Amino acid sequence: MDILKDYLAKTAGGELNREMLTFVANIDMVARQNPTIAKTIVQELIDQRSHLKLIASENFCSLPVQSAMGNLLTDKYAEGYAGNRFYAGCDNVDEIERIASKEACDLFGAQHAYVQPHSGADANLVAFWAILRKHVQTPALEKFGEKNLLNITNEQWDEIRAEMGNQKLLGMDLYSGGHLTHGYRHNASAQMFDCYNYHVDKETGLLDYDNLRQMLHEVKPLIFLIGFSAYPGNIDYAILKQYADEVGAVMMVDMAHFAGLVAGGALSGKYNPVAYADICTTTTHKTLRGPRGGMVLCTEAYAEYVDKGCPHVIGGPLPHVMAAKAIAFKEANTPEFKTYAHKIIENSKHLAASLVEKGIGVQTGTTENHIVLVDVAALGLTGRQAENALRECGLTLNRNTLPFDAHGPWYTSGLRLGTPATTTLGMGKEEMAEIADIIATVLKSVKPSLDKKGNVSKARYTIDEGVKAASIERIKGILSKFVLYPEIDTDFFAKYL
Ligand code: DSN
Repeated sequence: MDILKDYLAKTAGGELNREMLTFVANIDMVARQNPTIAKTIVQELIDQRSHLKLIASENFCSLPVQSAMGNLLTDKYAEGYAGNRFYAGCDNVDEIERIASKEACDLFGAQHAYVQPHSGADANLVAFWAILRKHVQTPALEKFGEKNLLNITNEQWDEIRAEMGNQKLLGMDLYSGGHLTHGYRHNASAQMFDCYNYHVDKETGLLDYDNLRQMLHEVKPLIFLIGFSAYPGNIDYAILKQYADEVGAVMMVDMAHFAGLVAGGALSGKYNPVAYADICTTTTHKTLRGPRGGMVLCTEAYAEYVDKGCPHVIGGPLPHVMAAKAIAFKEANTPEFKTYAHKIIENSKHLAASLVEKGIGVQTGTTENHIVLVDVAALGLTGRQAENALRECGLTLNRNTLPFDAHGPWYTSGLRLGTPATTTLGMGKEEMAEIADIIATVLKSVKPSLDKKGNVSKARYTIDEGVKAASIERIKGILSKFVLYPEIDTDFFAKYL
């Protein structure tokens, strides 16, 4: 088996397809070492190509982003930050980190960017510790007349630790669309802080600003954390910053989900958190369409604390991923990306409206961002049943809790749909209507089964086989017009798989 040689022989004399050649060369190299791993890479492309991706937190990054990620840069340790490393030989990584940070600042209009976090959860930890150090540890050290933690006594250290561990964080409840890292009890954030949660309004499914203001005044948190992974509304950061200032809270926004919408100007003015927050955190792989990773943006006042992500929380940065971030930020700073960001919202609004038209319950009846929350409990299903049934029919999406969900986070009452990936593929209004029709048809044909004890199961179900077969064909039809990475011919690999 010589994949590269076979490809070169097959294409000799033809037009050069650089993307395919690069992909083949990479797969060839991996296959020589471990054919099974090579197979899974090709198979993942085939899978992602043959299922419609509606996972709101996923996307398809560009091939240049992928190439920047897959190389020798991974071999370099570069703890510290650009120009201040704990290792020798970091000149190139310094350059990469400086470029990525500058691209990020240019893109978001941020005062400072820290591009090292490996994920959104890491970025949140970096931000938490930066805030704690600036507002608790540094003043405590000053009180002891010291600058260096290593010079204080054990008793003084205990005092600082106790104070650091007793700070209040006010974040959005997981069931209302908040994230695990915003103070959910099963996450370290809930152990680091004295956590309080705000909820969406039961009637509207949206944030109640008066209630938020009241909670801020009652709790007086050190950190007022805004941001979500399942919320279909807009958030007015201008007014929330005023409320945060009234109680002296640090306003932190986790914009992991919607950073691409901010970058592309689809969320602007009062809806742009970077213009108001003290610190914003994000992932780089969702709507932003970059490599899997995280980032912190902040005002100058927090820069020196944020830059100490290592040693506080993370170890060595991933230079290859920082390189890919630099590529992605530049891609996002283009008119094409602006169009893309606006189109994501347009598509999700069409998707929501088409679902409602088909009699499927959508939280708030619409959406203002890339997320559509579907209520499947109204159809007698759990999110788990709906998620699995739709996957069988060719759609990949995830179940999600709805506000005040009676089924809990494992089974859930809802589905979370998102349009970043389908929009990247070029889909529009027509496809959204078709997708909504497929989803509605499938969901209406799914029935819960009985479990072994004769109770209605929350996991098992039956599906109409005719509906299933027809849906698979319809999804195939859509995807045949919007091919993922069309430069890459997966058929070529058939004989090696
Ligand atoms: N897992 C991400 C999401 O799907 O929203 C957030 O961590």
